[in-house]
Amino acid sequence: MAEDKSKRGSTGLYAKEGQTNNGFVQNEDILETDLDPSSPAAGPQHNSVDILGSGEPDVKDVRPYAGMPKEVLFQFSGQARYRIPREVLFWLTVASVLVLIAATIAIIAISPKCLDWWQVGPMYQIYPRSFKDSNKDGNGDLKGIQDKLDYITTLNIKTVWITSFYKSSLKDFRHGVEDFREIDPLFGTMKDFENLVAAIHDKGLKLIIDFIPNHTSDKHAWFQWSRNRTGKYTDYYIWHDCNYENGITIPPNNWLSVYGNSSWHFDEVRKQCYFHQFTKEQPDLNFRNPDVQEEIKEIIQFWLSKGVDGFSFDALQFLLEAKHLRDEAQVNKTQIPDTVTHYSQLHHDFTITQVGMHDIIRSFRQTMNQYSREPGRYRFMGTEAHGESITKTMVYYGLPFIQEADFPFNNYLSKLDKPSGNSVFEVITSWMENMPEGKWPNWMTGGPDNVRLTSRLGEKYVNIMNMLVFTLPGTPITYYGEEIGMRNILTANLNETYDVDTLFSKSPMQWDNSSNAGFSEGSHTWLPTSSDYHTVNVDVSIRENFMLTPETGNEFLLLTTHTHLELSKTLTGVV
Ligand SMILES: [Ca+2]
Ligand SMILES: [Ca+2]
Repeated sequence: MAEDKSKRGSTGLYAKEGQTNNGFVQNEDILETDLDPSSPAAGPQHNSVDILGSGEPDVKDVRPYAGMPKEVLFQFSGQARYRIPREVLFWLTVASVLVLIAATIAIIAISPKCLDWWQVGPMYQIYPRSFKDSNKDGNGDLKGIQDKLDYITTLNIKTVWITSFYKSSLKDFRHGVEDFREIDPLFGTMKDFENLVAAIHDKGLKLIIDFIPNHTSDKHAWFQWSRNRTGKYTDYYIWHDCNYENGITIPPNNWLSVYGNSSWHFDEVRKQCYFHQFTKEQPDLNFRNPDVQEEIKEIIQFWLSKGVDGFSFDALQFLLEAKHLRDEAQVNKTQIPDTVTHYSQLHHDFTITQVGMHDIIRSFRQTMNQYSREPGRYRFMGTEAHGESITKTMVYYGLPFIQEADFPFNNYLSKLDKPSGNSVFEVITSWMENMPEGKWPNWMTGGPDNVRLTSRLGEKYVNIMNMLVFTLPGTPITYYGEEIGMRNILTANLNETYDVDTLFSKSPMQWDNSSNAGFSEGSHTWLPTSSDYHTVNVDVSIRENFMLTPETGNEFLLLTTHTHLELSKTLTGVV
């Protein structure tokens, strides 16, 4: 007890210059040399402190306690037995934090990304004039598509892709656009479009639309202003001097249109030739003019503002042509130049995939990105560059640090005309091996310009091919009617002045075995319905419980969609 009291007296209270205090004394007389417990000189009294300020060292042990003056505490804190554990703990904490940060970064880096909406489910391409007629005029329309959204959801489709519906003279049914901001009256009104977008989104679906920026119709207001040299529109198209005598045009060079013959046409109003990659009713826009590029961006913004979830940009390889206008080389050098009229007879080194083209496409992407910032509102960009080599097609995926398309559409399977394992294998491996790392594949079974599956490969391969695209990694894309095995129609007897070669796979959707296959209640349809519609239609498929079972969901497609997702995860490391 006496020793305890003595200890309390030496540490709890002490006096300085005759005064007692509560210990909060600025004590300058601590014997620093006595504080080191490891000091041999300290011996058993190593914690002694002269706390009396008398010059007489107090040799009693002193231990740190709450309320001790900080100077005294500092003396203790410097002791190895306190300092070393403290430093060890400090560095352990720092190391733990660094390890945690590194682990977090590593987990984020190696974790598979979540799939976006354009990756998680199939796309369903609709040719709107042939899907469903809502007003008995024999032409499919936007309201018709809206009426059939339940069917589309039953198929477990996630994205509806509607091909061109812009105001058009319909020379080739989708390319001659007269106004990129108007719905062609054949398909309905802008209000119909807005209702369709809302209905699509209500059902949890997404909508992508076609856009072909390369050219307009010659009835477009821009062209009318351009041929009259009106203000900024003067250079909206590609004009060049040319000779025109007695109804014969001598073009500036030997360039050919995709449909054959010269790609230059003399305009009587402007007295110059304008360039057209396709028909003469489709003059090419001058994409070297910044005003034209700006117009196109504004059109993209217009439709994105309407709620469209993405675009399929078509015919992009034709955007730019060489400025020098040199002749393109003939495939057959010995052929007489005047007889070279077919597109395939020239090497198109100066009229497709010119330097700067991808820069323009990437600027489209940047415009779309402005609308992708809201969560869940990512805007999809697909590109169609049919006829390009696989290497050139892959460039549309962009570069490692420059974003371009989410994917170029892969129509190689929809051109396959031999149902052999080797040819299928070659098509698949060609895409997968050429695709840049980390990109997302896609597979199409058909399209408006392709021979239908049944007519191409035979009826028995339809379901196999449909299942194949669902089991491959990537986004499956199908074309209306392919899910029930519709076939090409014969269009030779059409009495209208259509390009019959473009119509064989665009016959009216076969819904049931009623008149006009349930496509239209009108007295006629714009194209004849396929003669097999009594046995090949959506109704039969549902009743046969093979393709469609509305009560239980579409077992076939649900199964394959599930398989598709699982395989996608496995093969691409994405979940
Ligand atoms: Ca109609
Ligand atoms: Ca062009």
